[in-house]
Amino acid sequence: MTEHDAIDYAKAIKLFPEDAGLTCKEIGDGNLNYVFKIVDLKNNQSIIIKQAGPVARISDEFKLSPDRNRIESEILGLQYKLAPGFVPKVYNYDPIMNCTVMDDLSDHEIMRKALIKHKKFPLFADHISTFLVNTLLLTSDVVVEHKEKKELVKRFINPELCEITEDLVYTEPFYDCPRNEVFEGSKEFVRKNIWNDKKLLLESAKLKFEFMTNAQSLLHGDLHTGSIFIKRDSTKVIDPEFAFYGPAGYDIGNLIANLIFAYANGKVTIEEEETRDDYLNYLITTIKNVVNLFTDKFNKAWDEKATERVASYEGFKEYYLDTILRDTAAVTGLELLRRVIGLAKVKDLTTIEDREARICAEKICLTAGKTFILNRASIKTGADFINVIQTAELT
Ligand code: SR1
Ligand code: MG
Repeated sequence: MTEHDAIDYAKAIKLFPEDAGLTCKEIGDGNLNYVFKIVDLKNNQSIIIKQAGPVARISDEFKLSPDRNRIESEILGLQYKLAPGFVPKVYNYDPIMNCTVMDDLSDHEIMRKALIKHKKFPLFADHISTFLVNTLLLTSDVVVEHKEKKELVKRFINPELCEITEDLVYTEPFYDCPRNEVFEGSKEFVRKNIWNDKKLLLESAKLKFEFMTNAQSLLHGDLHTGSIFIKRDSTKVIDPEFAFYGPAGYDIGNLIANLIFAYANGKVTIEEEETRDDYLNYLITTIKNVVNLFTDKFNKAWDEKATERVASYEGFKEYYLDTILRDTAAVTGLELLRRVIGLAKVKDLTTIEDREARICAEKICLTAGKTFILNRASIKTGADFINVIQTAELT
């Protein structure tokens, strides 16, 4: 749709009064879709219409079924029930136009943009850990009746978007793929420490197969800080079009890696020492709290909500949570590597203007990323995660 079409569409679905004074602006800045903000100038009421086209916005090399818009609208509906208050409300899904109408969250900011401005959100770890536990544990076989869960697996099968992740996260960053975009100052480091490390390649292969075969929980599938709208007292998760049944640690690891990008940015761009220390401490505390609060809330929710008989066997909960934390560490590492090496970048790194500062930030991410993957079996607590970051800073 053009902006003009989007106004006609908003009138046709009758979400505004007949005499509304509608305006529209296309505000999407993601890699895949078009996002129209419609405002009624008479009363400032607004909505968002998100439309999926047959190719990715970033490049028509990616041919994608617009069915991703159905997946997004359905999972938003499900998450709205599982994690109330943490996702926008959906008003309409249209399978012909491949668009979803939802709440406008313009009173919030995209978290990545806010973090690049070095803003702090003290409630975030509490909010997001609830979202993670509710959406991941409550969609798993631990809680959902198994035939019902298999229906969900079917409903959220998402082969094309999973293929993007399989390629961009699990495959291309591990060799000199023509589609990669490595910053020239980091290329030698990548060649020596990533592409030439056979042990790391083997671990990446194991993890790729785990991603493709472990239908554990209904994931958001792309939970980076660009998929989160935030303000001081509110966190809203958007953009779940990569949703599918996969390893629960994928969402948690994705999120933690993106907090580490913010950390690397703050470390090399904030000049004043006290301001820098304060901001980095905030991020360290947030990362630590995300892991520890996830663990606490997961244990509590398991005790209250598990329906599967064997879930109560002694030691099983601990074993299960251990595998999620191991996968979390691994995905933290994979996301750290792929955003430095691969095609899809993060502004936390690309907006660092000073060459040496960017190389320094990228090296922290690459060094930590590798450690998270190789040592994933022993990274379990918030303190373990922080230890990897702080050790990477020193090398
Ligand atoms: C072609 S899509 C590139 C990236 O953008 C999305 O947000 C996902 O992170 C994907 O890997
Ligand atoms: Mg997205």
